[in-house]
Amino acid sequence: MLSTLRVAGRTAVSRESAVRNLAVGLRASSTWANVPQGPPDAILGITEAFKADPFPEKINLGVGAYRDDQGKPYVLPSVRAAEEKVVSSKLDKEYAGITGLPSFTKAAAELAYGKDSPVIKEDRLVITQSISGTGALRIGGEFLASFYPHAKKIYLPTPSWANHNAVFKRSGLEVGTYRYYDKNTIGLDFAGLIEDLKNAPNNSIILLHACAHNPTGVDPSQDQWRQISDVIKEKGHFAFFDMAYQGFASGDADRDAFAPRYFVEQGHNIALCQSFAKNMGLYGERCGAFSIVTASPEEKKRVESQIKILIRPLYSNPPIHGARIASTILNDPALYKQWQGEVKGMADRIIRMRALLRENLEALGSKHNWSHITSQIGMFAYTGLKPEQMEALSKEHSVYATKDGRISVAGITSSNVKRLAECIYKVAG
Ligand code: CBA
Repeated sequence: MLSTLRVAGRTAVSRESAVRNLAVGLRASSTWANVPQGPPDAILGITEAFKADPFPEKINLGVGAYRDDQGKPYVLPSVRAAEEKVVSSKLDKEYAGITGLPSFTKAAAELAYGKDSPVIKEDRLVITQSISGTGALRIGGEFLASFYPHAKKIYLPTPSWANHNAVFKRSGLEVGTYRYYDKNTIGLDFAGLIEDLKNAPNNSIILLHACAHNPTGVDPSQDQWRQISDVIKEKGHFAFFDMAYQGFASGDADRDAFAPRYFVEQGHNIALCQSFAKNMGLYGERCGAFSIVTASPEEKKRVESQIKILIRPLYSNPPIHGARIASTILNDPALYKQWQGEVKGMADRIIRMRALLRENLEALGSKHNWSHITSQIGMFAYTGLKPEQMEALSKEHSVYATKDGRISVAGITSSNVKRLAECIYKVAG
């Protein structure tokens, strides 16, 4: 009896393991058997870790997404009003053209370059709607990889937004770097930057953050921008601007566009990427623009034709809803004024949170100098905290941010700033 059971048991076990072996065998021979597990995204992966943490007082300072003082996502009242206008107009849902909504791209160009910009008046600007700032960078990267006659390499500041490298590599460009941030002074390494721009081969492509440099929050002064423009001109380099934060640096969209406008004034035929994710809070609407200044209306036509040919097989044409909202705001004087006030409100809250964080750290008796927290601008503070301290912040205190020590100040509120300062004090002293 016992032996029959044992035999039956063995039969069951061996059948089970045969099935398991078959499954393993099938898996091993599956088409995707050799796809390796990739790492989580350096920035967006943090949101996933934050969401999985059950601790009620957890803080997310990872992704650069604005929060109100209650820590809640903020839909700008001007955006709500514009959206109501769009919805009540009962527009159709037809495809936009390949380069998007003309009312949007015209207004986006004016916002970036200024209403009276000669490049708009002289019909020399190619502009296309894009899948937010990332999509704009990708269009620009691919266009340069195909048509820039002098080089196939783009130089990024060290450090730069974590995704720049991947975007440009996938576009078919090689990626190089130039010095930007000096960790000893916690400021701009201006001498290093100028030296590297001078040493790069003539006619190199140089990526510049137009304002609110991500991740450092350190921008060149206007005078330094003038010197950068001179060197870029001397060397025949090509200036490729990423302007993901127009309005967020100073609260004033015109002021924040100083660098690209100055370069254009100086005769640089720049490329420029715009995002309406941050300054209009249209994150998930994926609304942006890519533009490039050409030498003449005739050249504009040729460049535009190639931009269309490039976009068509990528995503055919862009989404319309976010662009309709942005266009309504930018083209309605009352809503535009309201929006300007709201951008300033967001920038001011960030500036207040910087001051509060610094005050709290100083009140705790921290031995570090935290003055950079208030001198840096934009959404991020580059704290100088080391990767192991950032790890301790997330593992021991449920405070989430990128390993490089960047914190999104937009995630700080009057209610969590004290606890945040205490946690930083515990890990850094
Ligand atoms: N350029 C820079 C310099 C950026 O910081 C970002 C956003 C983008 C792209 C382009 P979008 O495609 O959404 O318009 O922005 N960077 C982030 O705020 C975040 O949105 C950040 O946390 O660094 C991201 O996607 O990583």
